[in-house]
Formats: sequence, structure tokens, C-alpha cells
Amino acid sequence: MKAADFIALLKKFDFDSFYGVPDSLLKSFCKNIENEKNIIAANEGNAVALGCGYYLAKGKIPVIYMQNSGLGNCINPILSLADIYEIPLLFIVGWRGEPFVKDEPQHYKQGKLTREILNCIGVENEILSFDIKTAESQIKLAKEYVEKTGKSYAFVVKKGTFENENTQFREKFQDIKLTRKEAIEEILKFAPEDSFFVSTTGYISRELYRSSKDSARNFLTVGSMGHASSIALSVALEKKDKTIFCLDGDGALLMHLGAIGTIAQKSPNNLKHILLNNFVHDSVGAQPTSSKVMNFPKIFEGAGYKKIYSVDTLIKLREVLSDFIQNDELSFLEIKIKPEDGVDLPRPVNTPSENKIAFMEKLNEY
Ligand SMILES: Cc1ncc(C[n+]2csc(CCOP(=O)(O)OP(=O)(O)O)c2C)c(N)n1
Repeated sequence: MKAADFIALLKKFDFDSFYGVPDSLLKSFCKNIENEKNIIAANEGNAVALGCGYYLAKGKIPVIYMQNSGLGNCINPILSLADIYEIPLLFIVGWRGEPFVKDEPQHYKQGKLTREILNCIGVENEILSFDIKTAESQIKLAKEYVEKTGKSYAFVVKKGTFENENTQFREKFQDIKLTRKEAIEEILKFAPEDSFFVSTTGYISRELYRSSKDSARNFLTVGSMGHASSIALSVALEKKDKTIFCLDGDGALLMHLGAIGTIAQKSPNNLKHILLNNFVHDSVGAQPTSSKVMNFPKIFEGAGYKKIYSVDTLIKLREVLSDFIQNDELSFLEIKIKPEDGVDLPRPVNTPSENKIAFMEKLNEY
């Protein structure tokens, strides 16, 4: 069905406020709520809390949208906020890793358990129909259920439920020329021989995988969005003779921003934290993050990072890379890059477990 028709139906039943984190299966849905009352949250737990605040203020039921991998981030606010205060929420959950549908390894377990998790936390759920007429009766039933019980309800959304649309979020960023590929290739050129990389979820890991000559030096954090920097911190603390790079994205960084306080507190001088800031969630359709209003150099400086750099061209990147890498203090480098479709980027052929083994062997080689 067309996402616009589904959203019109939601509004017909008075579901007209949206809070969430974008998902690739919900690309068209996200595009069509762009001009509705919609807040893109830093993480899915925040989205639940935002929805609860809306309910407190208006007495109306919010729509909370997310990829199923975000369920883990919101179980606590579902159980200890929405549930105990009896605040009903309507969830729209993208079903990555649906059983018997080909997907990436990080989605299989989550996909298999999605409906079980929802059942387990007491959220009634139903697979959203591809057919608009059936979807209308489903929304009607969901509305009756949430109003009668005060409990939440979830629609689980299969791949292909919403027709593909050209989402065109990227066209707003014409002024930045530097690409993800150029930035990562340049970092790799400057990185010392004993470097190791921990990269974040999505296109950044896929680009590192494509550009790097030695994949055993890269830990590709294919799932677990927002946690690459914490992994890198522990590796850096335990392997002080190696240079550890974290390649972060703005969506991922913001999802668990508190991690930078922990990093600064420990301040390993061999950790090089790089933010590839494209101002959007590029990997799932380029929906905006709150990056535009954030001053990352000031935030990292305030958190306690010792050396701070920010660049937005290849020339400036080349100018700062040696200093950024060679200085002997905890360092942060923001690289502003242009959003760019990465559908043609290769996906790792090795399994996550094989990646882990190769990385550990290399890290402990000498
Ligand atoms: C907990 C969780 N929520 C949502 C997603 C879906 N997701 C995968 S990549 C991504 C966007 C990441 O954005 P950013 O870190 O800015 O990197 P970019 O894609 O722009 O390179 C999202 C939302 C996820 N994998 N995990």
C-alpha cells in the first residue's frame, strides 16, 4: 500500500502524532510523516518517553515507530513508564530478519524473537496487512483495544508493506562535497601500521569493509547501534601499544551520547574517535538527526576530550590527519560529509563470528 494512504487512515482514527527512530523498511512511512507532527528521537526509549509526554499533555495516543532492533532500547520505558501509568501507545515496528526472508546476520535473532518479545512485555501485536482496506479494519480494532484496555498495541511491518518512494532527503545537502568513501580512504592512508578500527552500524562499516586492505583489523559493529565507541574504548584501554580508531556516525553517536563521558573519564591516548557527520541516518533513508543543531567540537571538548578537530573538505582533512593521529592525547575528529546512497556498498562475506576471530587474532598477534 502507499504509505500516504496508511497515514491518512491513522489520522482518520486520530493517531496524528509520531515519535520514533527511522528504519529502512519504514522509509516511505518516514517520508510521509515528514510534515506531520513528528519527532525523530535519539533512540527508541526516548521515542516512548516523548510519546508518553504527549499523552500526558493531550490525552491522545501517540504513534511510536522503529526498527525491531530498537525494541531493546525501549523495553524499560515501556514496562516502567507506559505500562505502570497505563499510557497506551501505538507502535509501528519494521520487521527486519523476518523468518524465512533473506536478511543480514544481525537481524535474524531479533527478527525471530520480535513478536515473542512484544508478547512477553504484554504488547498485543498484529502483522500489518499489505492491503489498505484490511489495514483500515486493523487500525479500527487497534484503536478500540488501546482505548478499552489502556494498553499498547503494535503493528509489525513486513518488508514491502509500503510501496517504495523516492525519499529524496539527501538533496538538501548540496553544499558539502566530501564523501564517506573519500574520508575513509584518506584515514586509511594516514593510519599507522598497527592501527585497528571499530566502526559503526550501516554504511560506514560497509565502506570500511570495501576500502580497507586488511579486514582482520576492522571490527564491524553491524548491529548494536551506538555502541562502537564503547567497544573501541575497552580495546584501547587493554591494548595501549596499538592505535584504535572508532568510526562513528552522528545518528549512532547521539543514540548513546553518554558513552563519550565514560571515554573522556578514562582518556586513553591511543583512542582516535572520528565522527563521520552527514547530519542524517543515511543507512536507512537519510532522515535527519539532530546533528544540525549540535556543536560536536564543543560537546566533546566539554566532555573532556583533549584534542578536537573539525573539517568539511578533503584538503582540510589531509591537513589535520597527521596531527590528529600522532598527538598523544584522547582525540576527536569531526568530518562533515555529504549524505550519499550506499545501496551498492558490499556487505561483509564473513560472518560476525568470523570477523571477531580474525580481529582478536590480529590484535593479539604481536
Ligand atoms: C537500535 C537501532 N535502532 C535503529 C536501527 C536502524 N538503523 C541502522 S543504521 C541507522 C542509521 C545510522 O545513522 P548514522 O549513525 O548517522 O550513520 P549513517 O547511516 O548516516 O552512516 C539506523 C537508524 C538500528 N540498527 N538499531
